[in-house]
Amino acid sequence: MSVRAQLTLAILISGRGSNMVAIARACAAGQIHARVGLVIADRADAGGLTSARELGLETLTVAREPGGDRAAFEQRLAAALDARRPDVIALAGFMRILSAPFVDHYLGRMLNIHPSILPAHRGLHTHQRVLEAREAHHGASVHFVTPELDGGPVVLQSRLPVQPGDTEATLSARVQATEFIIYPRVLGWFAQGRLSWQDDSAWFDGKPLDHPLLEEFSAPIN
Ligand code: NHR
Ligand code: GAR
Repeated sequence: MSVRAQLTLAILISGRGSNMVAIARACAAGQIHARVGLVIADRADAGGLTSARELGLETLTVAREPGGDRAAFEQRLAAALDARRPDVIALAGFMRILSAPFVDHYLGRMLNIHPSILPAHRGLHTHQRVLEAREAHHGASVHFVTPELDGGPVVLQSRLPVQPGDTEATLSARVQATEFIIYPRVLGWFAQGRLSWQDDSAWFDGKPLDHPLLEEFSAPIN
């Protein structure tokens, strides 16, 4: 058995940070062979900062001042990240669009969880859009971050039925419960070396990943 060094993971959040907590717990449980080196929020009032501190994680706020420019914000963000030398960066409910130079600096080692079955419903308000379109299924996707918003190679997605009577609140809660399963799983693969980035694409188990992996959640899980 080959022995791999434990990776350092940085997590970027903007809100509640429930995905960050799921990832940190998976690290603590040994399901992801990584340690959370830093949790960064782009706003001081992100609830996830409190949860991260309660878990004993190092936290930092890199705020973007109203009217402040994106480039200066990203320079501060990159300086904070690079000081910890993270092997992998997880966007977890991070709500700021990142410019191409920033993304390219971390290409192949930055992942995001997006609440839709990509390529459907890139961008915001996905739960509302799925309900309005009366779609039968919804889910979440873990993808590598590229300059194209929500457009990078998808590694793993969850898929679950929309239930009659679902509201944005009930649907998003069920989708999020699947996020807490699929995001740690993908980070675990990355830390094991099963998932990697080569020649501008995602590789899984030694082969280019030419279509996303799919996990069906047919029965209600909460
Ligand atoms: N950046 C790049 N270059 N590529 C991706 O794939 C990214 C990204 C930054 C964030 C997360 C994403 C999501 O999962 C993400 C993926 C924010 C917005 C947005 O419109 C869209 C998508 C995502 C995150 N943000 C507004 C903005 O102007 C502000 C919204 C707000 O602050 O309330 O940054 O869906
Ligand atoms: C998650 O459901 C994530 O998929 C979504 O926001 C939630 C964050 O929750 N991400 C986006 O909408 C990105 N635009 P959390 O802060 O509790 O992890």
